[in-house]
Amino acid sequence: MEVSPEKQRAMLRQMQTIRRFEERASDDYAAGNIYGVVHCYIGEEAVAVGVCSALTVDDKIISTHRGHGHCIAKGADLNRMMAELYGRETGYCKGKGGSMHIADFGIGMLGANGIVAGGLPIILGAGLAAQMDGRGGVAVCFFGDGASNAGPFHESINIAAKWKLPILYVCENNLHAAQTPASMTLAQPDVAARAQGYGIPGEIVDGNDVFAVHAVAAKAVARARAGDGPTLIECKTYRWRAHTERRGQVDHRDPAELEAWKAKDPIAHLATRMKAGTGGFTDAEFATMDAAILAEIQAAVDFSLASAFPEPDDALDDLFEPAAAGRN
Ligand SMILES: Cc1ncc(C[n+]2csc(CCOP(=O)(O)OP(=O)(O)O)c2C)c(N)n1
Repeated sequence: MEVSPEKQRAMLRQMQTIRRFEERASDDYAAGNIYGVVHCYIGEEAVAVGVCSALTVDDKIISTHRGHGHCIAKGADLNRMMAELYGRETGYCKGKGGSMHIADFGIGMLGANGIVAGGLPIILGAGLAAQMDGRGGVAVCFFGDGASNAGPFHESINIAAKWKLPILYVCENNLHAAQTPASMTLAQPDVAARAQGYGIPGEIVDGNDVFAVHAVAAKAVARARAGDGPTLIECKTYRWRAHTERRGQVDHRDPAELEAWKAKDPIAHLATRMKAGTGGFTDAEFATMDAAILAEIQAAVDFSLASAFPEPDDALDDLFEPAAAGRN
């Protein structure tokens, strides 16, 4: 699939933004400025960007506990994201949700989700709504290899296949669920092979190659928009950091395995391909772009620091729908 030089630049910029945002978030978490838990996506950037670049702003996505990449790829506001991590009232959830609960309905980002496999039932509602709307919208569910062993995976895909819902199931197989290697839990190493059991296409793609992810996602989006139902896409990838940024977190993974995947850095891989291409991309342009991203992230931190913490008295606000008149 041909990706225009302009779109390649946009993809690279988003991937580098995800990386820089999370590098800063993990540093600030270690410094004690960020609260709750932060799960980094670094290493997996090509999946979120490859998929979301095949969507429109009206298409819906639902994320996981590792959601910063999905938010940024769908167009979320960095200030409001960072402020949410900083626990400030200007954050997406007014500082009360933290990293794992960022949502922005205005851009079709239905939410990150701290419950493993929690997005799989929810996506059915988004897919059904899109089908009933009849305007060709699609809904995308991101989840991990660990989530693919949970009941909601099977329940969701079964009904989506039966009802031909316009859904992309995107498994980010980073070979580990927290500390548990996928080799210990997947009876069949390829999650995509399970698609056969539901009579839908199952695609395996190099999750570190943004063009490859984009091509597979675009094909699945076209299928969904045409009314032909869901596709299960398995992106083989790897996370570079420990499962969470929590202090004292021990990483049980094989350091050689991590190094081998770092050599397949999705961002460096894309930049190298762009430099070899016809779009005139250079190291100097990369450096300029990176400096601009770092400035945006510093601005997001400054915005967060200038924002107030939520008032304790407001803790229960926004949790419940206000009672309608005449109802108790
Ligand atoms: C229902 C549920 N069970 C257990 C947990 C604890 N937990 C948090 S992340 C995680 C592993 C998830 O692995 P995977 O789905 O592969 O996603 P990844 O972290 O690899 O991106 C677990 C078990 C949880 N949050 N929710």
